[in-house]
Amino acid sequence: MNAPLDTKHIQEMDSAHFLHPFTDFKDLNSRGARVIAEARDIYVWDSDGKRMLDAMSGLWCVNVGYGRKELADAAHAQMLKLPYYNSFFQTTNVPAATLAAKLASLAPTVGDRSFEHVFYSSSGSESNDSNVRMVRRYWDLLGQPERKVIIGRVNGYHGSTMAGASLGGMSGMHAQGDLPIPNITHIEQPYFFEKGLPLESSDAFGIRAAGWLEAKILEIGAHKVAAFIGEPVQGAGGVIIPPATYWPEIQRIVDKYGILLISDEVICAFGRLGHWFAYEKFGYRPDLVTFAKAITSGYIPLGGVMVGNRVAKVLIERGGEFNHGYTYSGHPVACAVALANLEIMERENLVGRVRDDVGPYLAQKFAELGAHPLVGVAETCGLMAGLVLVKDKATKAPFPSELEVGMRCRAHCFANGLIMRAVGDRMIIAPPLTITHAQVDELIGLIHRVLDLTLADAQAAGWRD
Ligand code: PXG
Repeated sequence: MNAPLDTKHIQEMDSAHFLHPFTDFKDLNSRGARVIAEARDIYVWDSDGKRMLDAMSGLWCVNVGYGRKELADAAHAQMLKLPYYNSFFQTTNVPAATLAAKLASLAPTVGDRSFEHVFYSSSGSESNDSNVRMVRRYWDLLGQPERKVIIGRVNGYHGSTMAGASLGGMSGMHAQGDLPIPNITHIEQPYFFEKGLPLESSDAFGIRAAGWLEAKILEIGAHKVAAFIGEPVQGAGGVIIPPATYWPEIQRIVDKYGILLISDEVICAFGRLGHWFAYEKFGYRPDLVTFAKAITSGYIPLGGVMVGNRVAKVLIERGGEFNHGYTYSGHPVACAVALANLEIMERENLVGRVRDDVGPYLAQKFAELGAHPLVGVAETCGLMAGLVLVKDKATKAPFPSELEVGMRCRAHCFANGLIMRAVGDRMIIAPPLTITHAQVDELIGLIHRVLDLTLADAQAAGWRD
């Protein structure tokens, strides 16, 4: 870490001029933003030189860890050779074409679904806007323009553009800006801890939760439903891991009604769950797969959609010109960084490591946190994990939400050199895939400490025995 920076000066410029995403501006200005200055491996340093273990991989994206010179070198070399050119007007560039072929080779074929094509964007939100455009175009071209409705899920997250926020099921986002846009609706999420019935098994719950899709399709009329969109495991919603029965049943239902299936893998792809793409893990066959974030490990923005053969065939053979695209679709520097990033992942076997080694190790260690008196449930999937802070361990009764126990726990995390997210009272992590066993031990030790501190707070305030 270099010499500490002038934190106050940076905060003053920030407060005066930078409107941050998902932020209460006035509240932030009253305290000043935390300035992250440097990062290496799985750690970040703030401008005062304080080190923190980044158990969120930035924002679910730095899968190969910080400080990879190879990625900087790839960007540098590509910037000197061809920093930008568009891919409109019958033009391409070497990294964009090479990456498209590479992604097609990585996306597994499941049943009759294969992925030979990629549509590029620069983010997850844009990619989901592209999905809406492609889904609607697909049904128009097939002579079924009345198939317009896309069904998402409550507490799903699909981005922050008008279409992305509409597809997602975040009530706070819908409350601002007249969302969702027309022809997007939602079903409940498959969250067993909250929605499971007494004595119901998680497998039975998974079937019941998938059944909400069928009920919604019948309510709307199947001939009006275009697609269903879901995250394999909900990320921003709090690492909601569906029961094993859920996705196969969703697949059965979308097949029954001929509806397109969109797998939003902006968080779950590229090794996060121990597979290149997460639909393989859960055994379903999507038609469109959204990606972003870890394709470049977040070193530079890049997103896109893997377009399955069912949709691609119609768009290519019958479509004529598709009137949609972005200035940065197939950006050569972003694609060059993505190629270098995938090369690192392959060389270091990061995907296999999550599946066979560090994923199971984290699962074992994280499960031990389930014994803590404050924890109602602790669960992992690959290198995503979540635990719930509860008022009563025996009944799993929650704390009143106005106590903001999760936020208190998060404050202890920062104070103790740990970056962990709070989604309500669900504390979640998604560390870099490079995390070692010793670093998992360090992480679990830190979580233990912040749980103890949060419990002590709750006891002192009289909220807990
Ligand atoms: N889909 C999914 C599944 C995501 O997780 C997006 C789409 C949108 O991607 P862009 O690149 O447009 O941000 C995301 C993004 C959080 C949080 O609080 C999560 C995301 C973004 C911001 C905050 O966990 N995920």
